[in-house]
Amino acid sequence: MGFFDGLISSVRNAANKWSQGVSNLFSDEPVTDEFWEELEDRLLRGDVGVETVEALIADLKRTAIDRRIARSAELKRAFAEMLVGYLDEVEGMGAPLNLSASPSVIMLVGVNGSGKTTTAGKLASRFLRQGKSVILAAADTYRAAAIEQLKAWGERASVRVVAQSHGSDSAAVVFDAVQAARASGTDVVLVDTAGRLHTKSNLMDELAKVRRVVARELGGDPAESLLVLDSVMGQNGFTQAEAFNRAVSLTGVIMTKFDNTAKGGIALSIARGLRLPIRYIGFGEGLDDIEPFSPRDFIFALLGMENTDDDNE
Ligand SMILES: Nc1nc2c(ncn2[C@@H]2O[C@H](COP(=O)(O)OP(=O)(O)OP(=O)(O)O)[C@@H](O)[C@H]2O)c(=O)[nH]1
Ligand SMILES: [Mg+2]
Repeated sequence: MGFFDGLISSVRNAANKWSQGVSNLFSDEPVTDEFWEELEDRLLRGDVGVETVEALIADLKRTAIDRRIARSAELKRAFAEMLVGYLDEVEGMGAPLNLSASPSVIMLVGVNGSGKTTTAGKLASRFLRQGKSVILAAADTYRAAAIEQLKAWGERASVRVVAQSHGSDSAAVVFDAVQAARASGTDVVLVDTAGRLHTKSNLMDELAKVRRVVARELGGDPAESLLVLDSVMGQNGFTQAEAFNRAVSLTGVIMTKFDNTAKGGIALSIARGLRLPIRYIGFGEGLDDIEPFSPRDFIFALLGMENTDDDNE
């Protein structure tokens, strides 16, 4: 269970749309040129990304020849295993967040509305349940209602929020939060940063500055710099990830809004294209709507397949 309790219906929801696109293509029909063309087309529409699609098709064709596969249905499990393999190849894929430092500072970054504040609340609640003490740092001093929004999440999760006034320097807020964590022996500082367009270099520079201030104060890098990525973004998510990675050296990605997307393929594109590990997946607006990312469970759910060894789907 675990990964699936709340998530399965969300991934399956995305899977249904994917299924119509990709999964249903595997049938009792022979493997023809048309099958390959159609698979390529549907994967591209599912936001898997051109290079990944090309590699996938080439790998799968080889498997079809090696195993003398006649019907495309016989390729489906190999296809699923290949996708899992592509994700597992990336170091840290699905790994728990690094909470070894004290305090462990976790920066959440991303474009406007991707789900950073919500994710901060969800993670705070999770860490608390794992017996960790947590401080939320209201580093979004830019948007008027942002501080109140984080405070509401703090209340919901029963976690302290360190904030200054609207318009103050966000690096100073993080500095404060780290000091407060040290003074109180708090394990984790979750930093909710302001949403910003990845194409605005001044805003990206500001984010890099926040990170530098944290690093100077800690005497080393923050424990994690995570991109909070709206899965609905599809391929645009890839461009965002690239830009944020340049600015703050990401240690991973949290995919949100999986309950709303038909674009599960973006996970593959990010993994293979950027070698960035996906760490968590969010699938709703509630406190508990987040789970650690599991490549195998994710792919099998996405393809609407049972994740068991004796399954011959
Ligand atoms: N359905 C769904 N909605 C989500 C999820 N995560 C966040 N949201 C919603 O998305 C909207 C934006 O979420 P926020 O957490 O405020 O996003 P943000 O990145 O902090 O936004 P800015 O601070 O403005 O950049 C809110 O309405 C959230 O309830 C999710 O996993 N699923
Ligand atoms: Mg926010």
